[in-house]
Amino acid sequence: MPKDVKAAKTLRHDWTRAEAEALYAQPFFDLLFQAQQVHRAHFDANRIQLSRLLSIKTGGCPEDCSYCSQSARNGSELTASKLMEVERVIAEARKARDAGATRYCMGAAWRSPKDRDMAAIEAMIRGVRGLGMETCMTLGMLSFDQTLRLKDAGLDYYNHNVDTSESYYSEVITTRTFADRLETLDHVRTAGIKVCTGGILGMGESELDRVDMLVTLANLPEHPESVPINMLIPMEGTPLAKARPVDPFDFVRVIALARIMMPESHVRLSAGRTGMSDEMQAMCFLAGANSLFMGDTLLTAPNPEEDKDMQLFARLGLQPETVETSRPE
Ligand code: SAM
Ligand code: DTB
Ligand code: SF4
Repeated sequence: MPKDVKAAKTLRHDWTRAEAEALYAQPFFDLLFQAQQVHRAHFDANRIQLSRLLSIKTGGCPEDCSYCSQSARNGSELTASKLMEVERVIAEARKARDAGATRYCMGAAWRSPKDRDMAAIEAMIRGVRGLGMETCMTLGMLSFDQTLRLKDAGLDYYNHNVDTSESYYSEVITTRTFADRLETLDHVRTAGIKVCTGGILGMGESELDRVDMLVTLANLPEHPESVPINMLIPMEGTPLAKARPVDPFDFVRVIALARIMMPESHVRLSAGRTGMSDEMQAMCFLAGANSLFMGDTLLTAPNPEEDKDMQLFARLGLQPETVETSRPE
């Protein structure tokens, strides 16, 4: 095995900011080449993991995340809903499975789940798992006890984004801290649930903030299995509605850096694909992104239509990943 490929096989948790910055600042094509080498040493570069999102409880959230349409403190016109019924969630998941999704991600606009909601959440996890899909939930902060209940119900992944660097965090959210986020991630890891955590680009943060965010993720005791990189969708009524768009090449650089620093993680090209050309998305795949959300809606914002994605995959020769499942129904 060539030396550089062998080196790429070692997982590291001691990245310094200077090292990460130096990788990030390389000429664009050197960075992309390195990312592609690392990618190929760990993954089939022609496969992509497909997840589907569902908002099981929309809007009315007490947190003040300045990017989010679901915060009650932001001026978006979204009406708050109650927690969806378990049967409806399972019916939606079945449709997603039949359209090729292998993981079903359920999101709630909560600061943290109320104990009275836990039984319904557990029933959703059991029901979706019963369809032979992987399950993911994103419900806000968790106590350790709640985390154990989710694990017992069979939850595969928990999504909880750090969103940005530690030093920029309070510019975006004031109702909780970066340390709160890390605490929930620690509960999730300790309980034996797979970790999905990443962030958003385009909230006015610097390039160094983006690098710092990846250093935090890569230096967790274990790398997150899944790293969503979202391009901010500027939502009307939110403080970030008029934020300056990210340079697409800078976005690709962040994907490449995530791939190099966390070689075995799935890096997800998450929110913001409706604003990206096919060529831009292909460049993100080349940089090592190997997962995305399929289906026409994310939580509240639009996403490319399934047909459009399927056409793109066909043109690129990309095949959806499959999971080992026993499909009972
Ligand atoms: N309330 C839970 C929480 O905050 O953890 C779960 C749902 S929350 C909407 C999940 C993630 O979606 C956020 O952490 C953020 O990274 C992402 N997100 C929300 N609004 C977004 C937007 N307008 N553009 C891009 N990403 C967004
Ligand atoms: C993640 O990183 N992105 C997803 C998921 N995790 C929960 C959410 C994107 C939300 C985009 C804005 C919306 O739909 O409201
Ligand atoms: Fe609430 Fe999550 Fe939106 Fe923040 S990102 S306002 S916690 S739904």
